[in-house]
Amino acid sequence: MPTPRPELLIEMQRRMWRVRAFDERAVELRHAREIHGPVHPSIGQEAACVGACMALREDDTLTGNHRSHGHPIAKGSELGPLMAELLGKATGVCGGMGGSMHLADFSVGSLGETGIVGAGIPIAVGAGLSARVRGTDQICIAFFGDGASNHGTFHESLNLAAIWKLPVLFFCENNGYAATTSLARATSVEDVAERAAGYRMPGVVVDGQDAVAVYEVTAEAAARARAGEGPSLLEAKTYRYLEHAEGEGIPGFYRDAAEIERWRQRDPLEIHRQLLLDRNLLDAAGADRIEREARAEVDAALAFARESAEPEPRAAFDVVFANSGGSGT
Ligand SMILES: Cc1ncc(C[n+]2csc(CCOP(=O)(O)OP(=O)(O)O)c2C)c(N)n1
Ligand SMILES: [Mg+2]
Repeated sequence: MPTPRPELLIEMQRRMWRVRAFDERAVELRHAREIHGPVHPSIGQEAACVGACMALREDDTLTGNHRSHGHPIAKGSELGPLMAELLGKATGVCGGMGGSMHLADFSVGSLGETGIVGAGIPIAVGAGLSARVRGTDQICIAFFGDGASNHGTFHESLNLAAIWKLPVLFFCENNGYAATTSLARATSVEDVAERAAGYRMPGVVVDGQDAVAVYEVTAEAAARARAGEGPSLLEAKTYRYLEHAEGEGIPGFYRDAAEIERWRQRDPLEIHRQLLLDRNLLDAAGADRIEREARAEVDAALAFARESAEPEPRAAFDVVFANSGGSGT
């Protein structure tokens, strides 16, 4: 199994802290109504997105879902343009026209996220086909939730990628719930990865709180896809610590406090911090510094976003009509 090098292990912690600090701030901004539209935080799920994205090559691509600030951050996005996008500013990655649920950052291969559950999965199959047609050995990873694995797009995508042996990784961030509906109530299998058997591809369950474990299974599946051996379905068992969407008044009746506490005991940032200390890659002061630096980066990103201008209203026409020439006609 490909094991990450020491400097990569440290970088993992840095990126996990960026994801957490970014989302903590996004939640505050949503509660303060400085962000317009729902915010779905990945707090608790950082090891899944960071472990997976860091096992990819820079020119590999990804698609996301509604809970996807973490994916471009994990792939190396600059935080300023991402935060500006959340605030609807012209300097945002999509010119302020996408917002929290529709980020795309082509500079790191993030092809886009979407508020339509399951809709990013076939786009990844298209990206895999594109890589094949263009003769590159890039791969595309599709991030989606357990709930999305009950949508038709998931099944159609796995089938097509399997028969054409496309270089696609299907990565399920299984946090046990689709909004307020538990996996047990809505899903025919215990492990989403079981569904891989129906499409004759490997199905792998991994501890989604362990960034190194996620990195290893992703790197193995990526090597397989790159070698032309086809797609894999990876399932990271994880948990979101906050609400499905913060600041929307969703009642928390569907999860009990003991369950949340159990998962909080397996905080991915604590697990990885311990690993860095145990291997003498960092001391406690060094580990604390990573957190402080990530928070400072997020502060700087927010200052950039706040100082940025709103998009011109007429700019909307540029992305709605082909050949509009920006005139809106
Ligand atoms: C096609 C479609 N159906 C329903 C919804 C409403 N919806 C938004 S998020 C969500 C739950 C998704 O759960 P999951 O895929 O497990 O992702 P998670 O939110 O847990 O990360 C639902 C049902 C939607 N946005 N799109
Ligand atoms: Mg879910």
